[in-house]
Amino acid sequence: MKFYDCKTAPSPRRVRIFLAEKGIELDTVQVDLGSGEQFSDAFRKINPDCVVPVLELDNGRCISEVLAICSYLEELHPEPALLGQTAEERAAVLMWNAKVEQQGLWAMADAFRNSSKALANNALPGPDNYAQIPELVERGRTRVARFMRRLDGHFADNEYVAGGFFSLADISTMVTIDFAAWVKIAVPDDAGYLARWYAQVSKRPSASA
Ligand SMILES: N[C@@H](CCC(=O)N[C@@H](CS)C(=O)NCC(=O)O)C(=O)O
Repeated sequence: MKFYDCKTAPSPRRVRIFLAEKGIELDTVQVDLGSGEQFSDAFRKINPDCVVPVLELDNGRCISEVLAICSYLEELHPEPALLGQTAEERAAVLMWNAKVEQQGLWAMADAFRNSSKALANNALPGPDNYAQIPELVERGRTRVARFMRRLDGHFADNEYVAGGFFSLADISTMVTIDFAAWVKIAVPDDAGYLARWYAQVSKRPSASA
């Protein structure tokens, strides 16, 4: 298997942390998103959607999308379970992972991609050009701040995102919080439950992946 990664991008980092938690090492190819390598003819053959991460299987089939890649890896390497162990746990992980993507990560991406000069004509990832919409910057920032507030309330009663166990939903949330810090949206000072959870997950060795 071969893993197409970009060291500086949040989506492939979710897979890197997942791999580190499971102790899986893969041949890794860095795709330089900064120079536009994702749009090259060679990479379009790997993923016509021009985004990372991608997992290339030994038979040549290419799997993109974080959740699809992680599900595949979980089937091959069930321990430690990162997508839940029972039907109820799996449902909780998938539910929270979707909420984190929709309310956190994509709101964050709106704020970042509609303000970055380097992405002026590339406000959405993918092969097609989209102009930036400046109004989405503030809306994205507001949504991320509100999402952090909701998470703070959630962690008053839950040790981890999906309940009492560490999962992909924690990985997705931690990557969102780190991405937010990078664009200067900090965890609010009085969000003590969120800060407790963040300190706990970010000291896991996988967090440096
Ligand atoms: N829904 C995709 C999102 C992948 C994605 O947006 N990847 C970004 C990096 S975080 C990318 O490759 N962007 C290329 C670009 O900006 O042109 C997933 O879950 O894998």
